[in-house]
Amino acid sequence: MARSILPAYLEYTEDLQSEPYGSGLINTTWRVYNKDSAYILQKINAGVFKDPVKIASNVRMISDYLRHHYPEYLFVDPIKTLENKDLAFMEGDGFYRLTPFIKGSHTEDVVLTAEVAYEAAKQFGRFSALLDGFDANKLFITIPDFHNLRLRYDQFKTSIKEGNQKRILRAGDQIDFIAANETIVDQFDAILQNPDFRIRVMHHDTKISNVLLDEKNKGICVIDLDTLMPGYFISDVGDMLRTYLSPASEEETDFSKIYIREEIFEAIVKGYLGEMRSVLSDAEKTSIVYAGKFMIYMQAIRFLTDYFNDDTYYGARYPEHNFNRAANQIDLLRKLMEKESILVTLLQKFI
Ligand code: ADP
Ligand code: GN1
Ligand code: MG
Repeated sequence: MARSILPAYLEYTEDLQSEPYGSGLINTTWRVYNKDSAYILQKINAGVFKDPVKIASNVRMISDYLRHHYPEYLFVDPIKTLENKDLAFMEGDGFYRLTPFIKGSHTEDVVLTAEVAYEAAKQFGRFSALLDGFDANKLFITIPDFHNLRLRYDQFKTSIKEGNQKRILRAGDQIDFIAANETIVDQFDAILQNPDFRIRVMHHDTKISNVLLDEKNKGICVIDLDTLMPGYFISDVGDMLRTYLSPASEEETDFSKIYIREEIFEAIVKGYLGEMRSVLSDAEKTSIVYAGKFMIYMQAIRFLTDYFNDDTYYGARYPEHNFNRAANQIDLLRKLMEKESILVTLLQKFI
C-alpha cells in the first residue's frame, strides 16, 4: 500500500524498500530507502485530520516565512509530487506526504538524560521564538478545539452519560479524581480571559519523538507539524513536562516506575526559557508548572473518554489499553501535584 504511492513522487521506485517507522498513534509512517537515499513517507489519518490540505498550507506558510527571515534554520520541507503538489492523493485510500530523511538524525521515545530534555526544550523554544513575528491567526486550524480543555471536559462528561457502561463502572476512582480536580479546567477558562496570555504559533505535540537529534544528541530541529496551529504556550511547555518529567512513558503499566525528575524540570525550563524568556509575559512564565498539570489532566481525560467511547480515536492494542493510559496519566498528575511547591520554587531561579 505504502509503496504504491511512490511513483507520484519519484521517476524510479523499483529499488526502494519500505518499513513501518516511529511510534506515533495517529498517522502511519514508513521509512523508504535504497542504497543512496532515505525518505519518510506518511499517510495522514483522515478520521482525525478532516482536511489535510490545511496542514500542507500551514507547513508551506511557515516554511516560506522561515526561509525568508531565518534562512539558516533547518526546516524539513515536504518533497513535491511530480505534479508539484505538497501531498499525494490515492483514490479510495487517502493523503500521503514524503519528506527527506535527515541524514545522521535519530529520535528518542523516552527522555533518558537532562541534556536531551534541555536540547528538545531549546528546539521547541527556538521554533516558537523564530515564529514570534508570524501572525498566528493566518494559520488554518487543523483540528478545531484541539487543546480546548473546557470542551474536552464536556466531552468527557458526555461520554460518562452515553458511553460503554461496563467500562464506566470500572473507572469510578479515575472519574472521581478528574471531578475533584476541575479547578484545572477553571484555571484554563481564566487564561482564555487574560490578555497577558497571547495566541501564538504553537506546535501542540512536543513529545520527544518530535525532535530530531544528531549523533551527539544535540537538537537539529522539530518535526511533525500536523497540529501547528494558533494556541497558548501552555500547550507546548505542558506537553514537554507531561512527556519528559517521568522516565516511564504513558504506555507504562507499572506505575512504580513513574516519578518526577526535578533535574529534568530544570532542564526543560532552562532550555525553553533560554529561547522564549523575552517573548513570554511574566504571567505566562509563572504558569509553567500549571502548564504541566493542564496537559497531563487533558491527556488523562482524552484517554478515558476514548476508553468510554470504545477506543474510536486512539485505538487500543488490548481491551484495557486506554484505561491503563488514563490511569498512568492520573498517577503522573498526582505525583506532579505532590511536588508542585518544590517545582514552583525551582522555577523562580529561571524567570
Ligand atoms: P507521527 O505523527 O507518526 O508521530 P512523525 O512526523 O513524528 O509522525 O514521524 C514519526 C517518526 O519518524 C519520528 O518520530 C522520527 O523518528 C521519524 N521522522 C519523521 N520525519 C523525519 C525526518 N524528516 N528525518 C528523520 N526522521 C524522521
Ligand atoms: C497523539 O500522533 P501522536 O502520537 O504524535 C495525539 C496527541 C497526544 C498523543 C498522546 C492529533 O499524538 O495529541 O498527546 O497522541 N495527536 C492527535 O500520545 O490527537
Ligand atoms: Mg511524531
